[in-house]
Amino acid sequence: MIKVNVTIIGGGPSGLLLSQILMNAGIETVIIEKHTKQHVLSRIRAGVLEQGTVSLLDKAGVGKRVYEEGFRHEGTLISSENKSFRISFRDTVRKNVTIFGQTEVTRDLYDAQENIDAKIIHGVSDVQIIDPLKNNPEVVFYDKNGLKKKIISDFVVGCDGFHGVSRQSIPANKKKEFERIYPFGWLGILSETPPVSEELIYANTRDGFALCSMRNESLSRYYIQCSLKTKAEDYSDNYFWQELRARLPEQFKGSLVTGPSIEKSIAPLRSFVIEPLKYGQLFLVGDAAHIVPPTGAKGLNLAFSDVFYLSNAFKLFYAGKGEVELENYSGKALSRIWKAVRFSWWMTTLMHEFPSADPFDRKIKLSEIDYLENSKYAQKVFSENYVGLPF
Ligand code: RFL
Ligand code: PHB
Repeated sequence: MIKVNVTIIGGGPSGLLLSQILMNAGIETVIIEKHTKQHVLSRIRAGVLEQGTVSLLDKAGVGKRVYEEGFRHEGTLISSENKSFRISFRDTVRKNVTIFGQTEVTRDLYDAQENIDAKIIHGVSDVQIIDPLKNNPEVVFYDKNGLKKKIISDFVVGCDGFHGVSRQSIPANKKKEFERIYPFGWLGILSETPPVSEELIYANTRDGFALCSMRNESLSRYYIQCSLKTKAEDYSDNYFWQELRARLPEQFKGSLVTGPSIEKSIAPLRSFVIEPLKYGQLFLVGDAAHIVPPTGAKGLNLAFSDVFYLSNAFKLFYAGKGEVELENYSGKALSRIWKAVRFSWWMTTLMHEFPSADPFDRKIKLSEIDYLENSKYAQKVFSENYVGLPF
């Protein structure tokens, strides 16, 4: 049997950062993770970090590489019908974002956790949270050798992503779920080629959305809107490059460097929120509690803002300041979450082609992008949301 202050289910970015911040404050944690570290590190996901995320990592002692190796972007390109314009984050809201892959953030978090001898148990299965309403709830699971284990703690935090067990441990009549499924996915590739543009390009054409992103000077990350009825294997690299080129702004088509994909996958697009984020001694954080479509680059950033609110509440609790902030966690986090859900939904709707769209919808879309190009107010609203609302 293990006894700690806080049990964290899930060793993805949210679980690792929460554990790091709590341990830095002298609060004991244990993380139980379903997969191996290699598996967690092999997931290619987010690439854009908000300024608030970067400073949170820095305060947790894991900001060095983000500062040294991340690319500061002061704007982004938006393209419609192969013509692009730039929105400057610096001119509109005096902020920037940092391009630094989720894989690298996770690697730094693992290193930091290992340096302070964090307890991280990999390869767990059949995780169960026994009665979260009880003080000192138990978490039982099987370890990688098939042995049954038990953890007793003051609190349990579900950082186990969208398919985890934590959310399922809240009875149906104690939670409300809100969901929107989009009728398309993203086909993404990683290729060892120089990025086509110094800044990200979000593009819309009649044939659908495309995104040009990057990990470094010689590693590009590209996405195109695709049908959900297909699999990544259905698409050849040639087809991908051809479709991507067709959706790019005119001036970038000639400079696109193509090459073999080193990763290719399809991600479905979904908006999802559960309310509330607390049930007894159980708290939900990150993708376990909410999903946004990746168009606004918000998922990881939102997960980290949850960690910010919850870690502050735990610090106050363990400093003897009571449970008020723990009670407030759900409300505070949800208020910021819904704003990011709204922005991600808006940007997804604006930049993708919906199978049900008619010529009226198309005209509205084009006119909205035109408005975004020509209104300094619209650009300010875009930037304020894209760089991340304050915590
Ligand atoms: P994760 O990363 O899913 O980690 C959850 C961890 O829990 C483990 N787990 C369990 N452990 C124990 N017991 C169980 N029963 C368990 N069930 C699951 C899992 O193995 C895993 O290790 O959730 P977390 O930590 O909340 O992090 C969330 C982020 O990963 C996610 O929001 C982002 O990747 C979303 N996202 C983006 N976010 C951004 O902020 N900026 C971006 O540019 C961005 N781009 C993206 C994205 C997500 C994408 N996909 C694949 C949906 C681009 C894409 C294509
Ligand atoms: C990425 O680099 O993977 C990325 C960038 C911006 C997004 C989504 C994903 O909006």
